[in-house]
Amino acid sequence: MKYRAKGCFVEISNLHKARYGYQPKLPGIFKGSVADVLVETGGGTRAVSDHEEISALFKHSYGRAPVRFVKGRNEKTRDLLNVGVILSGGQAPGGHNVIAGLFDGLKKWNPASRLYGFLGGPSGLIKGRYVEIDADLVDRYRNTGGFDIIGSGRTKIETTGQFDASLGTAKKLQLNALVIIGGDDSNTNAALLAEYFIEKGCGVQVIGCPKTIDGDLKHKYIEASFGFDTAVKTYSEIIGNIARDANSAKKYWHFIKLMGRAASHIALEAALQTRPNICFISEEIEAKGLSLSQVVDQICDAVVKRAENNENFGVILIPEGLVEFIPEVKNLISELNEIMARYKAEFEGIRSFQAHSAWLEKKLSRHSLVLFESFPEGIARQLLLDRDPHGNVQVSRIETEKLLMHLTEKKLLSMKVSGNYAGNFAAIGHFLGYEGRSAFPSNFDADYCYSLGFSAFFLIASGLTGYIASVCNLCAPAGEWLAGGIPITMLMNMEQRSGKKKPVIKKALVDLDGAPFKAFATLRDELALKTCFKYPGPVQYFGPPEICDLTTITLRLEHGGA
Ligand code: FBP
Repeated sequence: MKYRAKGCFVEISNLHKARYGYQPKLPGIFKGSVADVLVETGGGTRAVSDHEEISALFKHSYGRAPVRFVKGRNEKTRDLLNVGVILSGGQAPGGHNVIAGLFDGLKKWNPASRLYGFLGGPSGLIKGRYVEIDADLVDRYRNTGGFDIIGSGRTKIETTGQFDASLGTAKKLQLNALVIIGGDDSNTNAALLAEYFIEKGCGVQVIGCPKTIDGDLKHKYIEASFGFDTAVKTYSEIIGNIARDANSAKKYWHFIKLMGRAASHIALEAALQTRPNICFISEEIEAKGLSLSQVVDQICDAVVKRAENNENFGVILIPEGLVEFIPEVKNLISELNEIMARYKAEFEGIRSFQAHSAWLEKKLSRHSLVLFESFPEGIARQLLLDRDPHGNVQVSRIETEKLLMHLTEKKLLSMKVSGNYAGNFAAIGHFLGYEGRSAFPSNFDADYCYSLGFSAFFLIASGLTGYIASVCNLCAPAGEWLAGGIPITMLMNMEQRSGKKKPVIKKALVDLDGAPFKAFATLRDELALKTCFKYPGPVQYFGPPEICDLTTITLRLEHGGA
């Protein structure tokens, strides 16, 4: 089977073809006619914290109530709707199904409704670059991974010019609503745009959808961000394979860095799935105030003890955000962020790494300078790479696994010299990130995303703005899922970004009192010494539900399951 894309024919695989035939499962409320869905409203809401600052910044959209869809006759005339959609930030499996759900909902409402996809993320809206998404286009992307239907991007909408240009595009296309599919930063964009459009009285509604493989856009009403399920299962398959290889050859320690810019949800879930010897949880490192050398000590301890049993191999999972949670490195990074934002032009004018280092001597605090100079040059260079448009350091580009390999090797060498270690240490580094972000969505993500697309449509049809789609009760069969939406401001607090205090969605980090972390904590002493690897195998798309429809262990434990 072939389809035409950008002037060439693309041959598709048998699985790809088979996935077109998959019919995503929907919550019961969405199964009948679109005229049989009403919205039920709860009580007023508050921001996570900084209530006064957030309410002052979102004068028109702050404090609204959560909503839930319930059965009932909707007497509204089903006028045609023009809706725009943006895929924003990092790819996450299932994004195409959000668009498919939104498209199908819109067409069921009124077949003359139109869906426009903005190209390359929020910049497509600003620059007025779009395609109309018709049945032919959407059908080619159902149940497939990636964001290639319209592309994605990380542009932050923040200047008056960008807001005005967005409004210009919305007016030109006579949009009734805009759906932004993204993570915390992108949904912050959605809340800001919603407020701006209300202020301008243009009537364009803005709805967000919770996406991110990182799993840190989480709340009572947002039980999971989409893409986490598929991505972490994809990584777990690879980790299981590496672990089995390690247990066969018995000669390498594998240091595996896993995506997850801040929160360690991915590493924690992968640890529960595969049982490595060590898995660092950044949130715990920060809570205990562990230094870089204490982290390395933990690794050396396991290496030495396993060597005493002749097990000169193992697997270590490292969340990519770890460096930002080790107090002294966090301090260094925040000083660098501050300096790079404040002296932007000067910093960008310096051409070589050596000149940057010399320049930083006068700007960094003594402690941070000593630490910066102690890093291997490659790592120090990576710490100076561009921040993303939201002011975040790009941790996916910092080779933390190599840093830990280097420091472990150094320490073990000195232990060998002093007679405290007699094993053989050979380490191999891996980074699992992009491999999982565009995988074919698991059945869970395919169903969840399609349901989120439907919820986004019903939020629009209910006349709401500044809301994020919510689908809950996710451990039950899809027919029992509960759909609705919550105001985005309910997820917000004020944070320091690019040198300024800004309203942003608060990231949901790993809860050290939560069931998933506790489940891991009870296992880890044994895992460090013994070889207890589990091999989860690949995501299964066709077969019995207990293999194909299983949620993540994290979600099950958070819902009181085992
Ligand atoms: P989102 O928060 O936009 O979903 O992206 C998350 C993520 O996949 C992180 O895990 C990773 O650090 C980052 O994106 C990588 O960004 P980029 O794709 O720009 O390299």
